[in-house]
Amino acid sequence: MIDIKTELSEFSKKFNTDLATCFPLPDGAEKRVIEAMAYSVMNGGKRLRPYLVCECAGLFGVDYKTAFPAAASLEMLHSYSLIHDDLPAMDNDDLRRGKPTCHKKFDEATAILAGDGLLTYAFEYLSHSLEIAPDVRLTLIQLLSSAAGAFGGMVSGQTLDIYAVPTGSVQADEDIISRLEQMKTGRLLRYACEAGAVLGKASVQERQILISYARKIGQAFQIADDILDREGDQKIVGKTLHKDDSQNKFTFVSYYGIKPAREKAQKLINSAIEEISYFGAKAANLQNLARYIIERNY
Ligand code: GRG
Repeated sequence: MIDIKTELSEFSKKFNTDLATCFPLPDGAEKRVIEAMAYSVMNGGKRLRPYLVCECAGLFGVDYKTAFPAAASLEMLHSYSLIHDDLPAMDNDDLRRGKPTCHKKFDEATAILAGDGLLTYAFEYLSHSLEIAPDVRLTLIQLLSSAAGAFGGMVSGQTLDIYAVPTGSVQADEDIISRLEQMKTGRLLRYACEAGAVLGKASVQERQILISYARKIGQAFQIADDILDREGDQKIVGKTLHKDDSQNKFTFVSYYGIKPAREKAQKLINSAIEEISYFGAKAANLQNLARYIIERNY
């Protein structure tokens, strides 16, 4: 049995080679923004979201080549969100994936433009992907824009992340944390799995199972991320740590403490693994990925 780290690293090699071809450099001064986009996309992410797209699509027999445009456009959009999140006006970070953030490597204006460029290119690239039938492409574009946007999507989650403050009511605070996580981190992970279902023309029940699996691993992923912020090794994690405490961030970990957070993440992962077993042996990688999400050290 291939372990999930090897599996992910093999997937990443192939995916990175294909992704790099999406960024041809034009002549002229405008090539600076493409260089910044390529720098940020190609700088060593784990590629969890594209892997999820391809693995979920694979449950229904869809091959890598057909799933690639959905996977690549999602990674472009994810990279935009990281560039903008790192900007001084947001999280103000100098380090991402162990390397200088986009605005440190280039400058702030270029980083804003590179984020804008990746966000728009994600949709341009997906909309031109002839491997995918037009009706399926339109559904993917609708789902991706909704997952990324301001109406219950990632932009809303980021807004809560920056502006939400404790209310004093446990119930209301739990609700804020859960909505924040679902929108900021959860919606793109959910899209990754749902895109696989859409590409594979899954039944309503199959699609619901993948959405529920994604919701659970998404929440556990965010908890693991918050634990890493508190307990991780900065050299391995590759970004500045202890920011949640220094910026009084509203997270499950800061609210309840490490132990209950770890227990909650474990429960979510157990449940996700159980749920995805509906697909039998074909779901083994997705089960291993769920385990990896809370065991990872970066
Ligand atoms: C700027 C609209 C806007 C949104 C930013 C993604 C995000 C929202 C903020 C990043 C901060 C953060 C810690 C988010 C939660 C978890 C997360 C998305 C981590 C990064 O994803 P990984 O670990 O990153 O998959 P790699 O580098 O492996 O791709």
